[in-house]
Amino acid sequence: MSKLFARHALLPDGWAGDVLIEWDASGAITAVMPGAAGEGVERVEYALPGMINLHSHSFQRALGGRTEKAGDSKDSFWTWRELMYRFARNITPEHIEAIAAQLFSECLRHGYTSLCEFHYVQRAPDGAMYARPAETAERVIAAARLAGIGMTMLPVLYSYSGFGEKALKPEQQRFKTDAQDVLRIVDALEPLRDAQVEVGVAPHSLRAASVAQIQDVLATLPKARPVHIHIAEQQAEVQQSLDWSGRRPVQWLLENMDVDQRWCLIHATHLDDEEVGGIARSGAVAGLCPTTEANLGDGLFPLERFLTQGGRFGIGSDSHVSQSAVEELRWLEYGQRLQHQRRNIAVSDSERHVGDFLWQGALQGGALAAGRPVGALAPGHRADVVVLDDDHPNMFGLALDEVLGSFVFSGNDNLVKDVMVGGQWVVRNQQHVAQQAIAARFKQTLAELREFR
Ligand code: NGQ
Ligand code: ZN
Repeated sequence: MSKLFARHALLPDGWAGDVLIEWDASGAITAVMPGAAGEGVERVEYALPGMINLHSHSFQRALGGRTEKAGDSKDSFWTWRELMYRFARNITPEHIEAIAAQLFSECLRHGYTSLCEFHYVQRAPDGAMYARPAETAERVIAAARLAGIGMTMLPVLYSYSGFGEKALKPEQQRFKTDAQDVLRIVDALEPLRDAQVEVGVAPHSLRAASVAQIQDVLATLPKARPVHIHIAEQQAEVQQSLDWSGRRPVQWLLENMDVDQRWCLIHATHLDDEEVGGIARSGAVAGLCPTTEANLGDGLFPLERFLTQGGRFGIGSDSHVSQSAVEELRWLEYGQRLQHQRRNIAVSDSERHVGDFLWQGALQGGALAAGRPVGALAPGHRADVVVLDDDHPNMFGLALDEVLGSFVFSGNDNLVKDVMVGGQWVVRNQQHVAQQAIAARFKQTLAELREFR
């Protein structure tokens, strides 16, 4: 089994018919042949490249839905963060692995075949380093292998609680790393790198890491590895940046670092016109997480202005209030429609179909952010394939150029039927191959975590 025949496959330049896809033992695509016969090969109707989830804090999957009760004061991103810190206090490496496996199986069932883990719970509850410095990162990677999702592990640099090297708060001690710690963790992960796993780094934010520290890490990290950072998510963050340096966060980053296409700027919500153009010109990917940004009350990314200037984007599920690629893309577009009171905004001169533009755009940006050969059904790329449920009523009677519009914008059923990662089926008929064992361990973990509340 190293071939698949698709009546319709989404290739980098659009839909093609009767496509034979072949891959090798390592799970890399060796040939993509439109107009093939494909006798004796498994046949599917609609095949898409699997989506990249470019931003995840997987442990937060166990917190979703539990922060939706109003507190005494006006709730905000910052009051949510207190709850999240409290949740992170008691979680063990075993919990981290069990939660991640559940999350990854869900992400796969909803069309993600790769995920970038922005990983910062790296110390023990008492603030000590684990005996294995990459203990918790290794757990997340183990969960990725168990579930079968491709992974970019991003150990986080996290030293300060605010601009100007403010000391960490007690509740942030589990996250504490300096440049040396991060490089030590990256080193410890080196033997785990392979076709399914890449390792980059993530300075948490300009609140939590200084430019000098980031430069120290990047001086040692190989040039091709991805670098992710949270930036300009909240108005208060922009104001704190201005108070400290007289510069806005993105402005400061662009002035002080060589930001290029290896960089992924997560959220980048609050931008002035120059920052929008600056990110677009740098080639960096804007890592947008619309459901979490909505849940946390962040604001709306200026997508239309960014796209007009050739900006690259991808999607992530961040806090995992949603595990659906469709929901992220839908809300990415809907946020813009609500704001501008117009329709069909995420398009280009050459791609007028919103669903097609969003899926293809998020594949391209996501692949850069992942630093892995993913996001395209093309030789040399991973055989990561999503098969849509062509039997579903929503898929009935569609012209080919309506398929992705229907997939992204119509209804609430999950139209992802089968999912292959690196040439292996991991979801069949909407069921993840290890779903029951993974879910049982997740429920056990939730029961244990409940005791700490
Ligand atoms: C995080 N999450 O690290 O989990 C952050 C909140 C912070 C998002 N930014 C903490 N969505 O930014 O300080
Ligand atoms: Zn985040």
